[in-house]
Order: sequence, then structure tokens, then C-alpha cells
Amino acid sequence: MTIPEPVLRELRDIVGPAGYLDQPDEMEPYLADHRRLYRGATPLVLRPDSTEQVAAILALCNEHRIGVVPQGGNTGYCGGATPSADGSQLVLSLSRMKRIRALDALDYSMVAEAGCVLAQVRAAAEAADRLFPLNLGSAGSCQIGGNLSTNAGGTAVLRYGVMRELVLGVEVVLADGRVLDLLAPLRKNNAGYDLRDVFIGAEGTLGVITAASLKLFPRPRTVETALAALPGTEAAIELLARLRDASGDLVTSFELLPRVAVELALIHVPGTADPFDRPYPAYALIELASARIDPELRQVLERTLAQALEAGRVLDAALAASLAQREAFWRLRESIPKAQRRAGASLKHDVSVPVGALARFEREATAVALAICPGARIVSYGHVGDGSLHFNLSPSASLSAQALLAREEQVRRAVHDLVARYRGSFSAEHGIGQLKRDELARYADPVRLALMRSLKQALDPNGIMNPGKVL
Ligand code: FAD
Ligand code: 2HG
Ligand code: ZN
Repeated sequence: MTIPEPVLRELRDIVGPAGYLDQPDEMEPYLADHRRLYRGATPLVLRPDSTEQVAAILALCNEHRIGVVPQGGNTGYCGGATPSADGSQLVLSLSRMKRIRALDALDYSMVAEAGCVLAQVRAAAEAADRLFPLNLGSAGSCQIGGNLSTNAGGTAVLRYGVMRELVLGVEVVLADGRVLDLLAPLRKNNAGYDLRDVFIGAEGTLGVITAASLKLFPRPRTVETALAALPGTEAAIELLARLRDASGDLVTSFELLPRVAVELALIHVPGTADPFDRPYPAYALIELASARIDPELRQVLERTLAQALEAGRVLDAALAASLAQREAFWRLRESIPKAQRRAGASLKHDVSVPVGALARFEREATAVALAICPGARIVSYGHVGDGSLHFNLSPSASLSAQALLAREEQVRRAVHDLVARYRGSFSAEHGIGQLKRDELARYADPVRLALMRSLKQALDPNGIMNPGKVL
């Protein structure tokens, strides 16, 4: 279906000349996803700058049954922000809605528009001597609306929780153009059903999030970072448990990096350096933080690592002695997605199981994957502190990218079946989008799926919100 020109004209009028793009070269960045798995087409990219404009756009699109694809920073991993290829859907970019509407340091809260880039929100909190703790490798481009809509995880979940846990309220424009104002920054509110959570993680299929009340936290004044060399994942999980105990639960990040991931980063990403003078099977990037000035924190970290070293459960360790060294550790970690991309095609599985079962799961998943793809490089890394793993496969000297891709479906089935046996998740943090829609249909509890469909029908009876995604 092509969108009639008079409707396109009305849409242009709603947003004004600065609020749309319609030239092919201008629209290009909005039409493919970050991983280049999907490519779409659209006659118009709308860039409203107010909730009222979003409301007017949705009311009109609902009347004419036109599909709308909300887009934030377009860093998502599942093709959720890419329109269909037939040109029948509009892209609605939130990037001009980037005002911080309010920040109340006393209340530890802030109201940010959906198009605020995550780094901007973190900086605004810091300027007020507060912390907004969500942090991802894409912080410089992803937006609060995208973070909410994917219920993003990242590197501080262990301490602060996923995006859902960092939100007090949202403002949403519903499919018919009505504005649902749930922005009040209340920590307690039991007056009826809590609708806020329905829109978080909905990937734009139930409405457009236009703003959010975010929780702020005391700004950390002591941060200690270390890189520990380890015999493997099992030792990592033990170390994490010890550190949580010894520090009084002050571990903010605990990221696992297997040697193969470090090597990919060293080869493909300039500015990364081998952290020790010899290779080790795995590494944990550990961060402890306290809101107090706390000289003991470093000692706790040192002592715990020394004890584990003595027990042979840590093989070497380096505590960051400067901000530059801390940044170098993080650069190594955050370079892995880029390194994997540069190493050629990759098969990605964004999975979670209970933390205690993670090492066993990883062993079994590795065996299963290698049985299908002998010679593949298993690049299994990530936020193990919260039970999630990016269980990814890369090509190697003995397995071409083409051969790897040819087995994608078989590996996916085997890994996700294994996840299901652990009662884990086949989408720990990246969502469903279009990439995992069939996986959701396959693995989700049928009662839950039926409820999700009812909810979609109730909130978007004409199916205009991000059609073809999630369900
Ligand atoms: P987009 O990609 O633009 O959109 C994502 C989905 O949300 C789409 O379905 C879109 O339609 C919908 N959407 C966007 N804005 C709105 C809105 N205002 N209202 C309604 N729907 C909307 N993710 C993690 O969870 N943890 C990580 O550690 C992590 N690390 C990453 C590292 C890198 C280098 C990259 C490139 C990505 C990473 N991601 C990670 C994935 C991604 O950055 C996150 O999912 C992020 O939250 C997406 O935000 P975005 O603004 O780019 O959303
Ligand atoms: C990360 O943790 C991101 O770095 C990306 O979630 C994961 O590329 C991936 O598999
Ligand atoms: Zn991740």
C-alpha cells in the first residue's frame, strides 16, 4: 500500500519544514538497522519536536491505517526500528525531542524526553551531583525512548537493575493519538493497575514513549576497577559471589571476557592493549563503587583478589591505578562487538540463565554449537554478573563466514532449546524486534502470548504501531 500524497502533505504540515526528511540520501541512515540485517523503505521520516506533534501524527495515521515505526538512536540489535521494505510505513524519529524537562536533585529524579541520548542524561545527572546508572556501549547514540522500549540492560544491571527498574513514570502517545500521562515521579502509587510497565520493553508496538521520569542515585565518589585473569567462567562466578559478600554488595559491574574476545579486540580495534604479559583463558572486568569516599574499597578488592589468587581461582590481577588504566580496561570490553563485526559474520545469542547455572550452560552450549559448527570461534562474553551471556560465534581459519552463516538456523535452534531447558531467556536484553519474532512464538508460554495479543488489540486495534515487530 502506498501512502496517499494528501496524507503525506498533512503529516508534513503537522511537523513543519524542520520536522521531516523525504530525500533518499537524508533518509538513508533511518532505513537500515545497526547490524545491517534489515533494510526498509519509507516515503517520509518524521521528526516531531513535541508530544503534541506526535499525538497529531498518530491520530492521523490511525485514521488512515498507516504503520508507524518509532526510532530512537537506531542502535537496536533486532531490527525493531527498521520499516518494512514495501514503503508502506513511516519512520517516526524522536531525535528532536531531547529536552531535559526537569531535574530534582532532592527528589533524586529527572524528567527527560524520549530523544535524549543516554550519555546526555548521564551527564545531566552528574552535573547535579547524581548518577543515572544505565550504561551501554552505545550510550553515545542510543536514546532514552529506545532504552525504555527495549528495556535495555548493559553493564550496571547487577547493582542497579535493568531500565525498567530505573523509571518512575512515562508519557506515552497511544495509537489513536491520546496522551497517557504517567510522568509523576512517584515511588509509591497503588491507585489501580500500573500501566507504566506495559510500555517498557514493548519495542514501539503499543505506543510512542515521549518522555520519562527517571530515578537518580547518589554519585559514586569511590570507584575501583580491576581486571582479573581467570581459568574460566566457573571461577568467575565464584569470584563474583566472594566480591559481593566482601564488599557489602558494592559490585556494580562484572563482565566476562574470554581470551578469544580479547584477541579479536587486539586484532581489529586500534587502541586496545593486552592487559597482562601473557595470555589467560578468561578475564573479568570488575567494578566496585561507593557513594562515600571509601579508601577501604580498594583494600577489599585487593584482598579478595589476593585470596582467590592464592586458591588458584584467579591467575593474575591488575587494579586500575589511574583513570587512563580504568578507561583502557573498559575500552577492551566495549570493543568486543566492534571487533566481532570486523572479524566477519557472527551468529549472536543474547541469553540469560540463573547466575549459578551460567558456567554449566556455557559448557553445554559450546559443545552443542561446536557439534554443528566445528572450528567456529565461540565468543561467549558479557554481563555474567546478572546471568546474561552474549553467546556468539565467529568464523575462524578453519570455518569460513559463509559456512558459519549456512548453519545459523541449526545453531540458533540448538542454543535456544538448551536455554529453554534451563528456563532461561533467548532475549536477555536486546528484545524481539523482527529478528526474534518467530522465537517468541515458539518459546513463549501460550497463555502469555494470548495475553500479549489481547493487549495489542486493546491498545492498537488498527495495528498501526510498529507492525511486524514482536508479535
Ligand atoms: P532503536 O534501535 O532506535 O529502537 C529500538 C526499539 O525501540 C525499536 O523497536 C523502536 O521501534 C523502539 N523505540 C525506540 N524509541 C521509541 C520510543 N520513543 N517509543 C516507542 N518505541 C521506541 N543493549 C543492551 O541492552 N545492553 C547492552 O549492553 C548493549 N550494548 C550495546 C552496544 C553497542 C555497541 C550497540 C550498538 C548496541 C548495544 N545494545 C545494548 C543495543 C541497543 O543499544 C539498546 O537496545 C538500546 O536500548 C536501543 O536504543 P535506541 O535508542 O538505539 O533504540
Ligand atoms: C554488549 O554487551 C552488547 O556489548 C552487544 O549487548 C552484544 O554484540 C553483542 O553480541
Ligand atoms: Zn550486552
